[in-house]
Amino acid sequence: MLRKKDKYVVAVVGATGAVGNEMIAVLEERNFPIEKLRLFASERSEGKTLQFEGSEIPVESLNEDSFKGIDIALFSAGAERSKIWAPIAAKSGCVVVDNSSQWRMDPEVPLVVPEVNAPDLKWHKGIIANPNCSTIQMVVALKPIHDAARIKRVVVTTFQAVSGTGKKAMDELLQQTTDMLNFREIKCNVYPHQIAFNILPHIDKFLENGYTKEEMKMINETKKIMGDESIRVTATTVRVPVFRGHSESVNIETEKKITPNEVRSILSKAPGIVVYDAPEKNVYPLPIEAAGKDPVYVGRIREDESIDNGINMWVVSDNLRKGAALNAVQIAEELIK
Ligand code: NAP
Ligand code: 3JN
Repeated sequence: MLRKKDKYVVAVVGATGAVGNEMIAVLEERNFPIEKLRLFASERSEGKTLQFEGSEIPVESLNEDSFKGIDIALFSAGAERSKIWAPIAAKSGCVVVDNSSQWRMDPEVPLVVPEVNAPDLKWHKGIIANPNCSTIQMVVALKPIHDAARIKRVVVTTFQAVSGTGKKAMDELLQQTTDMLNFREIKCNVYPHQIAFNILPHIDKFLENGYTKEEMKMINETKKIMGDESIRVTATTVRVPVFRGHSESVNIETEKKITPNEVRSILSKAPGIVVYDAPEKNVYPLPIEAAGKDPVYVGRIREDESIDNGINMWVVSDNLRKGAALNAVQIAEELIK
C-alpha cells in the first residue's frame, strides 16, 4: 500500500520507448508530486539521459534492487518484462501501474480506467493494470451510456495508428511514405505488408478462433472494466497509416431506448469526453486533431435504424495519451488522492 507523502519517488520502466517518453511528458505537464524520477530501459540504453523538468536523468538498466525506495513504478517495457519485474517491484513495496497485457485479466489485479472504475483501485495488491489503448477510449464512451440504458451488445471496428506498435513502426510509415513518393522500393520490417497508403485488418497475432489478440483484448477487457460479463462484444481491429490517434466505429445495442440527443447530452457531461458532433459543419472527431490531446472525442452519434435500440458513434483519442501514458498517470493520481 502507498504511504501518503508530499512527494513520491516515481519510476518509468521502458522510459526510452514511445509510451515511456509520453509518460515522462505527462508527469511533467500534470505536475505530479515527484521527489525523484528514476528512468529504466534495456541495457542498450545505459548511458543515455532523458530530460525531466529541465534536468538530464540517466537511464538505468534493471536489477533485483532497482525498486528499493521507489513508491510508484509506471511500466511500459512489454509483457515479458512486466511478467518478471512487476512482482519484484511490488515485493519491494512499490505500487506498479503496468501498461502491458501481462496482468490485465488476472483476477487478483484491477484493470482500471479512472473515469469508469476508479473504486477497483481499492483492492490492488501491488500491481494495477492499464488496459489496451483501444479498450480505454471505448469504455470511457460506453460507461455513461451503460449507466443510462444498459448496453447489451457492442460491435466495434478500430482504425489504429502505427504509434500503437511503437517507435519502429512510426519510422517505417515515414520511410515507406517517402520511398513511395520517390519511386523507391518499399521495405516491410515491422508489419507483414506495406502500411503506407494501405490498411491492414491485422493487429497482434491471429488466434485459433480467427480473431486477433488485439480483438480479444478489447472483448475481454471491456467486460472486466465495466464489471459486467453479460455485455456481448465483437471487434475487428485494423491498422491504418496514421501516426497518432486511434479511431473507432462503435455500434451499441441497449436494453432501454436511448435517443442520439440523450446520448449527446449524457456524454457531454461525462468525465474525459468531448462531444464533437456537428456533421452539417463537417465537425466530427479526427485523429490529427486528437493527437497530443487528453480527451476522448465522440461524434457521428446517430440511431442504428436496423434494430430497435441501437446507436452508432465514432470515438477518437490519442492512443499514447489516454490510451496509455495519461491513463497510467491518472491511476497514479487516484492512488495518491
Ligand atoms: P517501444 O517504443 O518499442 O519501447 C519499448 C521500451 O521497452 C523501450 O524503453 C525499451 O528500452 C524497453 N525495454 C525493452 N527491453 C527491455 C528490457 N529487457 N528491460 C527494460 N526495458 C526494456 O514500445 P512502446 O510503444 O513504448 O510500448 C511498450 C509497451 O507498452 C508495449 O510492449 C506494451 O506492453 C505497452 N503498450 C501498451 C499500450 C496500451 O494499449 N495501453 C499501447 C502501446 C504499448 P530500449 O530503448 O533500451 O530498448
Ligand atoms: O497496436 C496498438 O495499437 C496497441 C498495442 C498495444 C500493445 C503492443 C504490444 C504489446 C500491447 C498491449 O498493450 O496490449 C502489447 C502487450 O502488452 O501485449
